[in-house]
Amino acid sequence: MTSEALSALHPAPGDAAAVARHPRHVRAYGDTTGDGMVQLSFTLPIPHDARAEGAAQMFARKMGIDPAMVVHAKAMGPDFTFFVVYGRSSVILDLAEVPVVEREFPILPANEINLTIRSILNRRLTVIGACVGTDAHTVGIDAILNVKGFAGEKGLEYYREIKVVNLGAQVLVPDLVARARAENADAVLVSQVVTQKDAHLTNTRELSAALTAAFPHGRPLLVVGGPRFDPAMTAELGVDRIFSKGTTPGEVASYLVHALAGGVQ
Ligand code: B12
Repeated sequence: MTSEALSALHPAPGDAAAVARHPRHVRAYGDTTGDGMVQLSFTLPIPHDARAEGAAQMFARKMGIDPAMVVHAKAMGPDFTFFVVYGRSSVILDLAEVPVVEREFPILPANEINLTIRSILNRRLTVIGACVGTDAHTVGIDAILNVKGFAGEKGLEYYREIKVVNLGAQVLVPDLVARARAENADAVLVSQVVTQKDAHLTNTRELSAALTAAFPHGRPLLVVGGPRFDPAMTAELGVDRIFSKGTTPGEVASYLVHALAGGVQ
């Protein structure tokens, strides 16, 4: 947690305005501060009738929502019903207990990134990107790699000292590994957007194992990204860094030089 965030959680004693602005313990906000009101949506595998609405209410109550009001119910075909429930959650969060993965490197300007790569490698840094498995969602990896970039930042192709090989969608793990070897890649960047049946986790583990086996003297840096990854899962998935939603190309380029300079063991 940054020192700014910490001091927001622990305002100076007597600073009543700051305490009111940044309370340490919070409840959900619906109509009025601290009322605990939440809205959630879910689908149950039952036809839409009066019993289904009762079941949805009971389901929400068992999740700790009380009172629970079914404010919307709609049949999704003959055998399923979609619900929206509005109600009160008694959960109180202590913000001091929230785990946060802090960025462990500074964001550098493009010229500094180029200079660092040149001075450490004395050649261009080769990056291979792909969406692996059946995943065809290329917008995220393109946002990071393509020169047009994302959120006003240019992608890695813009950096003079980075060579980008973008393999696109639905790349098989063996093909990606073979290309990483052929290109003598410094970093492999993989996007996984589909999370059905934990496909993103399975594919990432498979890639990590295959890359490690193919590079017995040390594999390239392995970076994965996608909106539903948990950045805290690096060790579990056998990767060096995980980027989640809202990542910008500058963050990724800065991470790559940080790792290159020895920031990743
Ligand atoms: C566009 C889209 C599509 C397009 C994709 C076109 C393309 N060329 O990419 C098309 C129409 C093809 C499509 C198809 C499908 N889609 Co779709 N799609 C979307 C949608 C609407 C937007 C995704 C997107 O482009 N986001 C914008 C980018 C910029 O964001 P991002 O991917 O998160 O990337 C950022 C970060 O995550 C990060 N990042 C991402 N990757 C990487 C990689 C690295 C290395 C790094 C560092 C960072 C990084 O950086 C990026 C910039 O910040 C989402 C819903 C949504 N609103 O998110 C559904 C969604 C992803 N799709 C979904 C589904 C289910 C499908 C289909 C299965 C539908 C179907 N039944 O056919 C198919 C699957 C196709 C396949 N084989 O993969 C689901 C996935 C659900 C799940 N739990 O897995 C979603 C969430 C919709 C939903 N709510 O149900 N889809």
